Amino acid sequence: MNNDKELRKVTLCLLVQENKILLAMKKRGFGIGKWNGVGGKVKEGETLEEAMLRETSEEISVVPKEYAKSGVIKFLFEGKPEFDQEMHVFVCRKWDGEPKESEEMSPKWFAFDDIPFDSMWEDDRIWLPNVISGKDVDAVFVFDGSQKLKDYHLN
Ligand code: 6OG
Repeated sequence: MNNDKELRKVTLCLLVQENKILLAMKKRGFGIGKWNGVGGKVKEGETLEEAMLRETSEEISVVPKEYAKSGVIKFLFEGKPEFDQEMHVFVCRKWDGEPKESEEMSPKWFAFDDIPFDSMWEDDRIWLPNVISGKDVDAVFVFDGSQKLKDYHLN
């Protein structure tokens, strides 16, 4: 597993309240048709935190107020190095505003025991339960050319 390459940075914000998590249906682009947290690419000159705040307000009209970094996940795509990315995960427990649909994402609350893993990226069922229960994640996931999970390593 080539783990040393400098990867494009992206963020993911997970809103969590009591025993529920907010996921959003990706309506276009990479990961279309999947439920996921909210996030996207870190722009030139932006910190990870600034990118997470911007993406969350652009995509679901929510401004995170209390949040913590919950780890980092590298995604490598065989034969598609342009998809490779390093995702910085934040869990947010307090925010301003009500989650609202945008052109990119449609948000919905799910109970922790009703997370739609079959309609999510395959890596999520491996790391998301840990993050929800307060543990940090540090992992590498390798996908094949058809975006099927092929290999992974939890550090
Ligand atoms: P844009 O390219 O639309 O941002 N992302 C992933 N999230 C999960 N849970 N699993 C994956 O497995 C992912 N690959 C990418 C990072 C894409 C958003 O999707 C996340 C970003 O939040 C492969 O700007």
